[in-house]
Amino acid sequence: MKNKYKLSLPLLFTCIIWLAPANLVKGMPVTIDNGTPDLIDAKPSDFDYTPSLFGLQKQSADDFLLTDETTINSIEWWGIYFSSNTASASDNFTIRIFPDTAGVPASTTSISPLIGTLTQTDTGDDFTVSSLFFNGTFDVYKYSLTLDTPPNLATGSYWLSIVNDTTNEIDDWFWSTSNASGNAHGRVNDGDSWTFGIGNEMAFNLQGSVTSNTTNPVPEPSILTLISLGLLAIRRRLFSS
Ligand SMILES: [Ca+2]
Ligand SMILES: [Ca+2]
Ligand SMILES: [Ca+2]
Ligand SMILES: [Ca+2]
Repeated sequence: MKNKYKLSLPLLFTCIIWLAPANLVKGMPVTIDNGTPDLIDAKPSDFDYTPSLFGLQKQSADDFLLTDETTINSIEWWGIYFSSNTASASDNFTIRIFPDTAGVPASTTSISPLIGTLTQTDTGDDFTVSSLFFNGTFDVYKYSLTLDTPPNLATGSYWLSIVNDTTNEIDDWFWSTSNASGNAHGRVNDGDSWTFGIGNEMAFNLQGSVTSNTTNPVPEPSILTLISLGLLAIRRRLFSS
C-alpha cells in the first residue's frame, strides 16, 4: 500500500500547480533597463534640431520588449545640450510609444503622447567630444517622468521615442547612448517612416507593474493528456492490487 501513496504525491503536486491561477505575478514590479549613459555618444532628438553631420534625424527611438501585459508608471532617460552645454530652462519633451513593425517603429502611434511630472537633474557625469569636427565637454542630465495616466500595454515589442523641443533655446537636445552597438532608429518628421538606423542603444529605463501575466501559460493539451494517463495508471495499480 505504501508504494501507491508515494506514487500519488508527485501527481498531487502536479495537479495543484496546474490548478493554480495563471496570473501568478499580477502586480509584480517591472523594470525595463536599456542602460545608463556610456558617455561615448549622444544622438539628436529635438524638433528644433537641424539635421547635420551629428545626425540626420530630428526624432530618435529605441525598442523594448514586454513579456507580460504591463502598466508603465514612470520613465527615466539621459541627455545633453549641444553645442554650448546650456541646459534648457523649460524642457518640452514629447514622449511616445510606437508599435513595432518588422523591427522598426510604426509610422504612427496608437498611444497618446505620455505626460506627467518631469524632473531634470545634472548627474555630475560629463561627456567629452573630441573629434576633427568638434571639441567640447557636456554635463549629462537625468530626466525622470512620473506619468499622469499610466498606459497599459499588451505583451510585445515597442519603441520609445523621446523628442525635446528647444525652440527659443540656444542649444539643441541630444539623447545619451548606452551602448555603441544597437538598433535605435530615427526620422525627421511625424508621419515619416523611421528610415535612419542609428546603430546605438539609447539610455533609458521604464518602471511599471504586471497587469496580466503571460509567462505561465495554460498547460498544453499534451501535458493534460500526460496527467490523465498518469491518473489512469495509478487507478489501474490501485484497483489491480
Ligand atoms: Ca536648433
Ligand atoms: Ca534597442
Ligand atoms: Ca558637469
Ligand atoms: Ca534649440
